[in-house]
Amino acid sequence: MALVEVKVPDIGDVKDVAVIELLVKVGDTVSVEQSLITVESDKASMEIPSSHAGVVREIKVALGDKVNEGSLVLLVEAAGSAAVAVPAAAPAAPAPVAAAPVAAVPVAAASAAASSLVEVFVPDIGDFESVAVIEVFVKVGDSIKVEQSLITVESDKASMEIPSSHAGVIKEFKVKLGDKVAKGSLLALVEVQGAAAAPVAAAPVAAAPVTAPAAAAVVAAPAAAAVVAVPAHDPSVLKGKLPHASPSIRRMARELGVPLDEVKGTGPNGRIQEQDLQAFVKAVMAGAVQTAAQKAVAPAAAPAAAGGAGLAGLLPWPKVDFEKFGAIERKDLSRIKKISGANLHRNWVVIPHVTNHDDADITELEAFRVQTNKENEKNPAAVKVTMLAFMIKAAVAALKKFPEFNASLEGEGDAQKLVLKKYFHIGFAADTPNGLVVPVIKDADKKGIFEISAEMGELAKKARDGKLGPAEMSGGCFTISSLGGIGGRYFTPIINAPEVAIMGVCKSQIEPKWDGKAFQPRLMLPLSLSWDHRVIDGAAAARFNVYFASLLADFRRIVL
Ligand code: CAO
Repeated sequence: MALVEVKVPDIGDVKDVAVIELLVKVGDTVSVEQSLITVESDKASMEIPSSHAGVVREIKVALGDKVNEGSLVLLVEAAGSAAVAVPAAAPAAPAPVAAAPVAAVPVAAASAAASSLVEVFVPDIGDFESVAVIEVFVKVGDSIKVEQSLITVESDKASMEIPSSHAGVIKEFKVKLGDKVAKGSLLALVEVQGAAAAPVAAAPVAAAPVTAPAAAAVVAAPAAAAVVAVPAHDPSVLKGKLPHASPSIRRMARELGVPLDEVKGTGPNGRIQEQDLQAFVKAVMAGAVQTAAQKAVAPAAAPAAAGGAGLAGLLPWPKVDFEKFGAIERKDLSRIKKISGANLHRNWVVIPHVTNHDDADITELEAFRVQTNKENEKNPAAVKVTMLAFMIKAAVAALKKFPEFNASLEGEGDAQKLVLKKYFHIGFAADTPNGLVVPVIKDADKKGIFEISAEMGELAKKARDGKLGPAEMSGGCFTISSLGGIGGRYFTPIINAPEVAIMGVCKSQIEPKWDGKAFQPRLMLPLSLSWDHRVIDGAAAARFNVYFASLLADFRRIVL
């Protein structure tokens, strides 16, 4: 074990940026590229990743500190060789803060007095090739100033505002929410007066390192305000002011459908922090406040009463004096239960779920699994092969055959898109003393049954010990929830948004199956596939189940 210094990597020309969030604490186990802190300059915020895996022993920065490339962030106790070889620490994608000139091309020749149209482009934003437009601040007809922010773009790790190179009136706006832009993308045609039409230099932007995602995407995310018949916040509504928040907070707000511009920030300069998001969501859930979208839908709804009344016209939650009926005890919900409960609630209410039930004949597969484990019994280093590992491989094969199951919905209304994933990260629900969590086996398509079994064992242990990091619970494409070790026949698993399907599995049992001549005892595994009817049709779901079951019935099919 050795202590290793983790420093701020090359963050481009950005100098003296303030630390606005500490994402880890002493004692945490961090992995390479895990985000440690968020820093923020005038125009961009970025997450600083770790160069080493290990246990955080000392944090050398505090909120509000100013840091630069090379500033010591923390000391990590790295195990063995990890301490020696410093991995290429999350390479920064630097972009000059004050150097990148904004390209601006007059469309018509400028004269001293006449107005003319100029094109406003995305300036040099560093190494980013294609970043998504997540906010649009202006619209056709707006008068804008030089350096006024036009849009916000966001990558995995950084969000940045793109300023205008010209003052004038917007005549055409060429991008919309969700579009991907890069250096040189045309943003707007601006009518400028006289000399103002000449190309203007140096409207700076800042960019940031792009590495692994930071926020826990699934059950570790905070509560959502999910209310029947209330549409999610409409981000296409143009807003005048950019809410002050870091990329992870913005991402979290987007995932939860929280209108960030309605959240009051309590951080320095009104910055929105995680607790502000949570407080907002709690207030909405309790009926204490309504989002603008809710007000628009139900202006006549009765004002909220204490105890959660008034949400979209639902009856108030029953208030019962339980003591009247007998002895009781009140217990706090665990943090995980509060968080996952709110997520499950949102997913259940927002996603039109349908569940198909089927059975897989796993007689031969179970015999093979038992035989494999028996053969390895004497090898202390051998990993116990689990049925769930086979199911994870079968899920990968089924996702490959039915790509719309490996997808997520993005955006809203006409701008809504289906994001089809080319990677295969499979989550599995793990029951822990504190509640349900969903660790994710990354790139399950590239791993064998032994490797998956071993990784599942490690992740399940970490889950039970409360040591799972956010990165280990994010990025999932599809989830398997297995109650097979416990019992039951079928159930209705709730989809783990933004995924679009989840496979629930119960306890296998020997059942009599007719083979055409006689009943044979077969080991049957009950399957319950819940799917998002906005994305998947019943026929596709039935086919998915049939194919999934056929793979478990004869695992050789997986290599066909
Ligand atoms: N049918 C019959 N037996 C099964 C089975 C199935 N479908 N799945 C597992 N088993 C058996 C295992 O073979 C094991 O038996 P042996 O010890 O004799 O080999 C035993 O049940 C215990 O298995 P397990 O549950 O410890 O291991 P697993 O790999 O099946 O699952 C994990 C691991 C982490 C998924 C599990 O421990 C867990 O937490 N399950 C609960 C998930 C949950 O709460 N889901 C509901 C979420 S609500 O949507």
